[in-house]
Order: sequence, then C-alpha cells, then structure tokens
Amino acid sequence: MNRVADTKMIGALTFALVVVAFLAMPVLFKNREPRVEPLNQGVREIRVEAFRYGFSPDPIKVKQGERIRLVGTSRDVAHSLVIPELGVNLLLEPGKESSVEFTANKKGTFTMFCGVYCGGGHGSMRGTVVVE
Ligand SMILES: [Cu+2]
Repeated sequence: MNRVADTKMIGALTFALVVVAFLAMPVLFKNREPRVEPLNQGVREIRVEAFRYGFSPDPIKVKQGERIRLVGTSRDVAHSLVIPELGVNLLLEPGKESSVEFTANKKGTFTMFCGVYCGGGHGSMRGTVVVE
C-alpha cells in the first residue's frame, strides 16, 4: 500500500468512527435521563427511603382520594415497599430511584413492609401508612 492509500484508509476509518459516535448519541443520552417521569398536576410526591430495618418517613400520612407518587431509594441494600391494601409494590435499590403512583382510595391505617429478604431483621421491617 502506498502513502495515498494509507491516508484514504485513515480518512475512511475516521469518518466511520464519527458516524458511529453520532448514531450512538441518542442511546448514550437516553440512558442518562432520570428514571422518574415528570409529575402530573394533582399528584403529590412523597420521597421514601428504606434501610435495614425500616422506612423513612414512618408513618406515611396521606389524605383519602389523594393521588400519590412514591419515589424511593435505599440507604443500604435492596428492599421493597409493599402496601397490599393500596396495590403498592415498589423495589427500592441503593443508588437508584424508583417510583409508583397510586390513589389512596381507602381510609385506614395500613401496614407497609419489605418484600425482599434484606438480612436478619427483614421479618420485622414494617411501617405504617395512614389514609385519613
Ligand atoms: Cu427486607
């Protein structure tokens, strides 16, 4: 191969790399988008943190009929937040945020608990949700 051919080859490779990088951009940026979607009007956001072996805040207080978005994470290991009466089952992982929306349509005091084995105190990892 002569010098001109080498130069053309390098040019073509550089061009190909630029094209690939350009095509990959939407994928790269998409992965950086927050996992939690923007909040709709009329939805109240409540942030929850799980830890061995409890939740913060506890109790979680809401009003009957309210539309709630729970946004949660974990302080240590993977947990989940389960409120069977309200149809909530949210995985809470360290370093990540996850969310779920529900309508608090039943008045009462409900138990929330962890549904992912997280250590010796897992069985007693509970909290209270009050819908008033
Ligand atoms: Cu647990």
